[in-house]
Amino acid sequence: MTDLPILPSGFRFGASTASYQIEGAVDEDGRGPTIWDTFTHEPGRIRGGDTGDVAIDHYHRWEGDLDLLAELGIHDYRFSIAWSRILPQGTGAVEPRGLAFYDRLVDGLLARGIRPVPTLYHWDLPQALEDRGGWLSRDTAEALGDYVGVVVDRLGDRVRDWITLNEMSVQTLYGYALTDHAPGRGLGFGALPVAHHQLLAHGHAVARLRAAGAERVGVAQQHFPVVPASGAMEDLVAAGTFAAITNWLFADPLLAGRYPEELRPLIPVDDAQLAEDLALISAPLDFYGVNYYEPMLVEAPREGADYAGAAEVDLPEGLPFALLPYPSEERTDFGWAIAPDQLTAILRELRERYPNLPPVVITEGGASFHDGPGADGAVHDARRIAYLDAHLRAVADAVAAGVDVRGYYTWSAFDNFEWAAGNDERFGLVYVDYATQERIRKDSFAWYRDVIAAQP
Ligand code: IFM
Repeated sequence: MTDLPILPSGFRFGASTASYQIEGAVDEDGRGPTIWDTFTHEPGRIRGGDTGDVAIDHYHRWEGDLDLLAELGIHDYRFSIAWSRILPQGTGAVEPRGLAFYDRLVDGLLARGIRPVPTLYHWDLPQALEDRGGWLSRDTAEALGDYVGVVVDRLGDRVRDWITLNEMSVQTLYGYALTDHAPGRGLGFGALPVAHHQLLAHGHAVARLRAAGAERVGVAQQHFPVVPASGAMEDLVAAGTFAAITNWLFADPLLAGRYPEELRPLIPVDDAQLAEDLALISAPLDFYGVNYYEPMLVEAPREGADYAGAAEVDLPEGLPFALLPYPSEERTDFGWAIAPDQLTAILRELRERYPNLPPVVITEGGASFHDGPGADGAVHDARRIAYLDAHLRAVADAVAAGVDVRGYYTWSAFDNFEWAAGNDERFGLVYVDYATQERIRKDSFAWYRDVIAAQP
């Protein structure tokens, strides 16, 4: 066998997906509309006009998809549950056909020897709740708690591992502060209540899961390591502010029971309420999920500089920080910097910042490369293999440096609908032909299977 990355014994290998990105069947079995259904149907929002209406049709093809996962040999499968399949209006009447779908999925995974790790909320907010204020309303946090209660009542006898919310930072910033993701509000700093309400929703979810006897409860957070463009004081300050907004605004309340001081004034509750909320938000977790893709290079905005197109997110003018392209030798086909050393760096930073950091699971890691079937019909995605190899070794480096990392879930099991970028960005180990829904195992599929099989 060639030289494959080896992780400590008991390390869990997995793969991740999310409901709106794979399921399709948006009008079936009583599913209610979500903010992503609305957003994708607004002209100009999504590259190429793609939607998740059909996606990879997993709702109908789930059995074959689970067979592929079994062949891959993963220990854990992280998928997400669509709130509006369970409660089409976000609150109120429960849709039994929605619950039955996830029931079958969980049983199908267990029958194949794969541990189900559902995420309870991966961005697909029921539109009915958005119409009542969405994440700007505190009621949405409580509604999420009630929805989680319904799900855990039904699946809690078989599901042991739960993830509350996925990447609160991305939905807050891209969906409410900017306009790149649903619901596309563009509120700038006015989006800060969204952060608090999502954190509160997480707190309610943890309480419900604990009350139902859940064994392992965690959260999945995107972490961008933030690198200052120079050692000059103004760049250090700019990088610190950017890191506070993207990383610490979420991780500090979860892991240290406080907000970064400079952002506290933007959180819409008085001190007494805040203390109560933070106690709920910072309830101990069994694992902390880190989604890692790339670092961000940040500087203090220079007079007259034009930052448009410099990084993949264009920020509005007037902010106290600017994004630059991170200087990596290689980039993914999505244009993202490839920097595995920064995965080690952010893991070490988390351990240093939070004395109570629970064991970490890398709940997402992967890359979009556009490789498709060649003349031989196969998909030779050598760059994805190199990417995953380097990032698994970066995790091993973090473990050697004393960070307790227990698992790595690749994003993604299958090519899928990549939000604002539509269907062109392909993150899967399995290629999906969107016209025919044919699945083709990429070379990285066999490689990942071999890596899992080679572990002690
Ligand atoms: O596709 C997304 C996923 O839904 C959340 N994390 C990042 C992935 C790649 O952009």
